[in-house]
Amino acid sequence: MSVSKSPLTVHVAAPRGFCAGVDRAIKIVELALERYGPPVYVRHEIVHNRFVVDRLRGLGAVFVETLDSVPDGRPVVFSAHGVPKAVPSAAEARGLDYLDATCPLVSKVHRQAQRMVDNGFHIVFIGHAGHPEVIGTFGQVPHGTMTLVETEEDARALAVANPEKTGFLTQTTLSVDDTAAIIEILKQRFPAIQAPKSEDICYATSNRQAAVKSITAKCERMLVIGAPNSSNSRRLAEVADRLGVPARLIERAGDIDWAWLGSPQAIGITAGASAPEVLVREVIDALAERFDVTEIEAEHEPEGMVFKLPRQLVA
Ligand code: 0CG
Ligand code: SF4
Repeated sequence: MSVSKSPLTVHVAAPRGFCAGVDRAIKIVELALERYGPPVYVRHEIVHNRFVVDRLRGLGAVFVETLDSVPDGRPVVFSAHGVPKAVPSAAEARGLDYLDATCPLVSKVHRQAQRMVDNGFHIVFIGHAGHPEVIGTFGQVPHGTMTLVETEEDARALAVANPEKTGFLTQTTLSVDDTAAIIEILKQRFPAIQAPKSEDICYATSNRQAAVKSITAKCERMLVIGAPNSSNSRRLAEVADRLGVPARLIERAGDIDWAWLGSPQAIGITAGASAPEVLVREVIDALAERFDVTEIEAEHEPEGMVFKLPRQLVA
């Protein structure tokens, strides 16, 4: 006897999933494996996604947290989140071949940090303590030239020595709304504060947050596919929650909490910049086993962003 399933409309956010920086970083590891043969060492998860990491591990990549764990004579790739300057220096000192998969949009922030310090500025950096991108960006400038601000309270409490010679920069994967509120406080308190030349929050982060906002009104629940350590993915769940749509960050279909999901008529799905599309399909397939699913994907302009590979790999 077949039981009829209840209808469920699934609004699939667009754009979602892989960004140009993630595509490039994964490609760098794949090409390094072809060029050097396994094992190729990767310092930190190339992007914050277990499935991406496991697949590359299967091809011969070895993931480590510090350069000390890379044996002499083997190549090492630096993750998309960027590294402190001391890391490539140490690799050079050891004569290691290294490939830098730092996203060009993170490198852009690194260059701005360097320029601000060269011009005698102190930098207020808006970001999340302990995130590898924050560690990497702090590691571009001398100790004491950059101060971390995580919250509006931090911004209100901040003391700066010379407001005329202070600038701010941000992590690339922050909440667009929270960051705007923090910047507003900084500008009110320090009207002369120097802003970045262009927005530091990257196109992928802001487009994915906007895409979630555009579907929340139609959704009773939101599933965000991404890893718990992925800053941009966590921000997507936050965006939905704040608009009153209960959201869960899940790594894959097996993580769906069916009791929490309940029997909605419409839900939304999105994926962070490091989450492969195959996992979106897996989640929709799992939903289709229990519901009569109609999928709707909003029209959107393709992002059309592609970053060049490092010269060593295209030569
Ligand atoms: O969003 P974060 O910075 O945590 O990184 P993730 O690897 O999830 O995504 C893109 C990159 C780098
Ligand atoms: Fe680059 Fe943004 Fe992707 Fe991070 S999320 S890798 S900064 S494009």
